[in-house]
Amino acid sequence: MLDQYNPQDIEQKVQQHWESNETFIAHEDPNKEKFYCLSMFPYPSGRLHMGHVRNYTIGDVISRFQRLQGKNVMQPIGWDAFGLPAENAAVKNKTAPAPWTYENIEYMKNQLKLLGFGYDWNREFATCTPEYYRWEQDFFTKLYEKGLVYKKTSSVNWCPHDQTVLANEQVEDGCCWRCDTPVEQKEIPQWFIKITAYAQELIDDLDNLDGWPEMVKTMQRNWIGRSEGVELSFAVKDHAHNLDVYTTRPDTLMGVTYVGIAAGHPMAAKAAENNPQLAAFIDECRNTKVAEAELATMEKKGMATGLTAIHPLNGREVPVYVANFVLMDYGTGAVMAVPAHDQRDFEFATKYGLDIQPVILNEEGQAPDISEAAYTEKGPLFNSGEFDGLDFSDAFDAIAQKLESNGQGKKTVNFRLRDWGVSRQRYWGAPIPMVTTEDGEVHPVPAEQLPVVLPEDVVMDGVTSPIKADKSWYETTFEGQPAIRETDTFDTFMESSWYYARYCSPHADDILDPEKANYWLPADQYIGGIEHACMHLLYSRFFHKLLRDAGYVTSDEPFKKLLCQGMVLADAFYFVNEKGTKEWVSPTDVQVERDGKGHITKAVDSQGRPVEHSGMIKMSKSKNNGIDPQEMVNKYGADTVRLFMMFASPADMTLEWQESGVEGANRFLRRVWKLVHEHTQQGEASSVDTAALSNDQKALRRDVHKTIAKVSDDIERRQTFNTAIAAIMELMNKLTKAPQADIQDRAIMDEALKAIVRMLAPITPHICFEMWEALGESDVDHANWPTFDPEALVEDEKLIILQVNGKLRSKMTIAADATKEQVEELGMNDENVMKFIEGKTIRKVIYVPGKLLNIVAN
Ligand code: ANZ
Repeated sequence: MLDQYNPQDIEQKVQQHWESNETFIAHEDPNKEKFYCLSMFPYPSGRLHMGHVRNYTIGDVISRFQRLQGKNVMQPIGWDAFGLPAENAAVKNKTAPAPWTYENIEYMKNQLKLLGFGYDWNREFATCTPEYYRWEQDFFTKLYEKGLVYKKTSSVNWCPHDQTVLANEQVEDGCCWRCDTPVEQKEIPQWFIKITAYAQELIDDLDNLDGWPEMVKTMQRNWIGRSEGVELSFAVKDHAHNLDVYTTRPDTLMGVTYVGIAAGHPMAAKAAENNPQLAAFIDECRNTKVAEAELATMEKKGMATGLTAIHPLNGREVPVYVANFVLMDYGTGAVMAVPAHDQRDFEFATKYGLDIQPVILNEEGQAPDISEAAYTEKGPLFNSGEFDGLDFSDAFDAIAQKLESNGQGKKTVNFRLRDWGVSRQRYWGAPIPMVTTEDGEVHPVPAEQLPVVLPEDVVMDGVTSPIKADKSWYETTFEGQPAIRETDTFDTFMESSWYYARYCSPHADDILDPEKANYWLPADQYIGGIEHACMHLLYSRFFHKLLRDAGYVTSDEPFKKLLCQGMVLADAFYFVNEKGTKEWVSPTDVQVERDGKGHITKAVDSQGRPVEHSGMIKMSKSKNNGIDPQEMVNKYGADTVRLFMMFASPADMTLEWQESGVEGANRFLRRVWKLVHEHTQQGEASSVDTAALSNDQKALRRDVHKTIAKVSDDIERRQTFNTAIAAIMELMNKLTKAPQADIQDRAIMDEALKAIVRMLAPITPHICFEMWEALGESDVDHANWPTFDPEALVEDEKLIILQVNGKLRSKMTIAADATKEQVEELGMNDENVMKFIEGKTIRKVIYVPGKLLNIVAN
């Protein structure tokens, strides 16, 4: 062992050792407990960013910890390789998406290796290869045969100038990002997978996910949005068809004063036939895309249809309006409006001068004040005839029952969740394996003709997908008949919803090998960003259930435990240029002065220009405050970067990037190195003889074993890696000061350092590999996690604080098993205590066992 810690040499050497010894190549072993640890795979954007490094460091620490616990660990990695950025980069760089993607993969793979992550590289795959997506295509056709896939028209963002579909991120302020033309909504046929068929199970099974953060489960529940309500019909005057509405507040039925229908509702189209004004309004509504979240805040607009609906219970005639806040694809596309008790209905009614009829009493049992806003609380009914006085749930049941017995309605459950639209009109994605014959029939591509390969050698014009322009690609045959291929590709969430399963048998000649998959699945730990709380994590759960129902896996859920890491923040600085716009300056180019509290008092850029500090914000390109992980690794070594990442904050909280903190982490590693070096220079140490220890030696050894107990619990159960590291640092401080006078001193030091090296090994694996060898051991990757000795934790003595009238007067050590009476007696006879109680009457003696004795005297 060299006396100087030189990360670059060590890291390269150890990484080579891992590679040639296949340390992280995993095999199924039924005799060993398995641990499948998965971090969300990266999009190959070009370079790793700190968010990746944090995610992957956490995953690697958990994997290595579990390996030291004796588990059979599998930690795979791969590439989420399809997607729009590759198309944009290809246009910009005048290449094709494929070579750009493959180059990025090579580069980033090397970066991952430099960080020392223990991946099983034999399982690596990129989702853009036919070897991967053919199984997705195959499974999709199976779902089609099962009736879980269908085609329907659905609206997309359409640029009329470029004649192309735009992804949401290509729409800027309602206009096309390329030509600034206002974007329209266009209805085109698209493919859907019936996730709604699993909505109830997706909600119910959340209750079994004990290892998931509550917040994520709540977000999924809200996203699925289960509601219980009543579907009921209004007859329409002089009209053959009834108008069905869905309500979660049937108790307010008697307060209905109009009916609102969506612009896309068939009855709206019918009414518009002889009403050009209404037709124009419907068009306008269709061309403005409304996100559900905006419904509450957007300006309410509508137009009367001229139709009159008849209230199912009291026969009252109410007008039917087309209203922009009614969605076509929720419930029935029509609402019974109760402006007194629903805010949207209220705003609309106020604007168009419609009746407002309250039917729910307020908390005081009085008619609520609805002069400014709707009264939306629940309460007893009034103005409701036979239902007056009933509370919400009784009224719900009574009204539902009445409607049901009249054949006018029934209780129903509704989900906000929509079926999963998987069609994208983009090139760089997996082709949807369907063809259409000349008779207009749609057919899945037969299994033996899969994969439908996406051509990679293409020229991008930036507007039209190359496969949509390539006749020789889309013209094909089906059973001898001429046919046209589907030229849309899959949403990239398709690939990421089942990659976790593919890792279990990445070379299987089917979507997966059930035996292997059932050995590894469910994944024991999944780590990734909270931004995936809904879509990705829900689609994966759905896919797992589809795989289960197709007979591939036996479990119900893909991920047992989920950890969502916090964002990485850094200081951001800017100055305002001549044009009056902010120019962001990289924090690495800024010199700062700080006050005693660490607050920035002055900041200048490399040219000496003063810059404004806008605080610690998420690292991003737009704020120019990203720190390049590679530069940090070059400067400090991977172990330092990893240690800082794990130490600077709890894994699920934001992490503030501070170079001073990185330096601190580096200094700590040097201190450990130095201590191991000094210790091993003294030659071999013997093992601890517990019978021969002095009280001080016992106390130090107790600290060692306490630390082992704490670190084990912090990492495994609490997943608070930062407190684990803090405990190790504290122990290091004590060890640095510990005397090395006799054999037992050295024995304890040896025991302590061997424990520290193994406890740090998951976090800083390279340096620990080297130190472990220096300590006379070999191969820390296959060592056993240290266990604490319960005997060492037993304290024979305790330090008691002695107070008189609440003031510290003295301290004493007592036997750990001393009784209250013994402690009192010893305390009263303490020299210093005696000075303060002399001549006084003892009023009270308070004893906090093992800690403190307070004597109250006057
Ligand atoms: C009458 C009513 C009175 C309502 C009241 C609410 C409060 P959730 O809980 O999200 O399922 N609604 C139904 N279909 C709609 C659609 N297609 N577009 C917009 N809004 C729609 O919401 C159900 C409530 O949302 C329903 O209950 C309906 O308004 C409205 F004091 O009916 B309610």
